[in-house]
Amino acid sequence: MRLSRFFLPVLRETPAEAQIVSHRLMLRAGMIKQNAAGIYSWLPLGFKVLRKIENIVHEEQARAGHIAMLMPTVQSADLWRESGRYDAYGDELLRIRDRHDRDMLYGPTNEEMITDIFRSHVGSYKDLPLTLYHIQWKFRDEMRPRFGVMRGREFFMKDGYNFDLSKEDALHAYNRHLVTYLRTYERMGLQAIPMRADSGPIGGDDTHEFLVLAETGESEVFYDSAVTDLTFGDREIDYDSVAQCAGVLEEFTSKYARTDETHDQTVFEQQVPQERRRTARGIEVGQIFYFGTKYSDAMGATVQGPDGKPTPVHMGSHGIGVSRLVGAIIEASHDDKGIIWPEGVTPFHCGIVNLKQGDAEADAACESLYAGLTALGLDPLYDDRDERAGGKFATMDLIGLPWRITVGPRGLKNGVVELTSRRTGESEEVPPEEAVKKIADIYRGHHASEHVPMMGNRSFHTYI
Ligand code: 5CA
Repeated sequence: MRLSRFFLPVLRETPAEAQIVSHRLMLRAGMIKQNAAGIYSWLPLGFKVLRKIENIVHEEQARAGHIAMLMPTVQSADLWRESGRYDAYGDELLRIRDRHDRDMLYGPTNEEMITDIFRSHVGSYKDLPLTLYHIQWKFRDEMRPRFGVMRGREFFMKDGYNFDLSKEDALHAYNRHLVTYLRTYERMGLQAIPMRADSGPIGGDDTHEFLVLAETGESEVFYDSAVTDLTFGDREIDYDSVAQCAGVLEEFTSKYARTDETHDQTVFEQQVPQERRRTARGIEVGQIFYFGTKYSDAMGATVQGPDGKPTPVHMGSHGIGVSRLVGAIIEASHDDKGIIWPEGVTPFHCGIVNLKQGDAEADAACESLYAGLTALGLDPLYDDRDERAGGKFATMDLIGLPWRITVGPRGLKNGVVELTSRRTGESEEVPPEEAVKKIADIYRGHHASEHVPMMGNRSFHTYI
């Protein structure tokens, strides 16, 4: 993309209404525009990041054997009356009336709808296990929408639902989701810590929240510092294996890590040596639930069991805050100049800055870099505007592309361009072809198509 043709409405001033850094940077970098309290348009730069995150979620769900679908945003109130949640959900539920005076609602989550789909089409235990999910807009009429996309009223969420014959099978689905989520967050450059939590209006006893540590997080958390040493890494997981999923879950959840709702100071002090006890703030980027037969009992979702008798299915639901993640990643990765995107979610793979637009040699070198990168399936942003170098650097730093290639007449005389890391600020002078090769090598590990196992033969894949 050429910056002169892109739509990137960056702001010079720091918007006064934004209280936290990610909100400020998303507004300044032209990623979002507020349309009403807690309701945002995703401008092109923000939309690209949102899509990258969405794609990582889809790929990791596919790897775990979960099946994608799409349910509507508007739901019938009748379904919610069946589960009893139409009244129980309270003021967060946006109730709507259609022209026939029928009660509708804008879905805050989809347990009822998926249970209805299940009971209409699945009749036998032979069709289990089944995990269906979608990534769709949700609405919760939050009392205090704030912090930009972090606590919106309309937000983008992945929600998945497992249907199993027994509690044992459903707990395997729970463990599998936990493992899948760890890998998902890690691919976005985040360390998310699973913490035992409270189930709120979704219900059930077993639930973990995934928290990213950040000063501006809304939750207070307590944990053993040993948990932050754990990484998922490149390990191969057989998601069908009950033992493997349980093993990873045990590894990541055996150490003390809890949100304030479930924190127990006595247990904390008993289990964790003083030098490892930490209190911090965290952003909740996902939550998984096992709630047994709560919805299947209420809504009559049964299958014929092996003994021929109707058996209520065991269920869980699992959510990832896709739009919240954009803010969470920025909270975890920025400096005083702007955003620093992790390679896995960056809106463009690199920037090309032409220091002397209009200079025949500089223009030709930039065009050739642009063509070379694009031919390899990469997506560069070429700042081809007729602007001062300082302004171009400031824009690149603000929007946070991890790599920048700077092209100027002086370097070209020596046959080199400058390759700069946004994260470290370190630069090296290399011939243009080598800059292309280096960037290609960096991204080779960050692109997995849905059908290519990430750990094997990685191939480039352009998503937008
Ligand atoms: N049905 C379950 C699992 S799908 C559910 O709704 N879980 S949830 O309430 O925990 O939401 C899932 C995730 O959505 C949260 O972990 C959080 O990351 C995100 N989320 C929840 N509310 C908001 C909001 N108001 N703005 C942005 N993201 C939100």
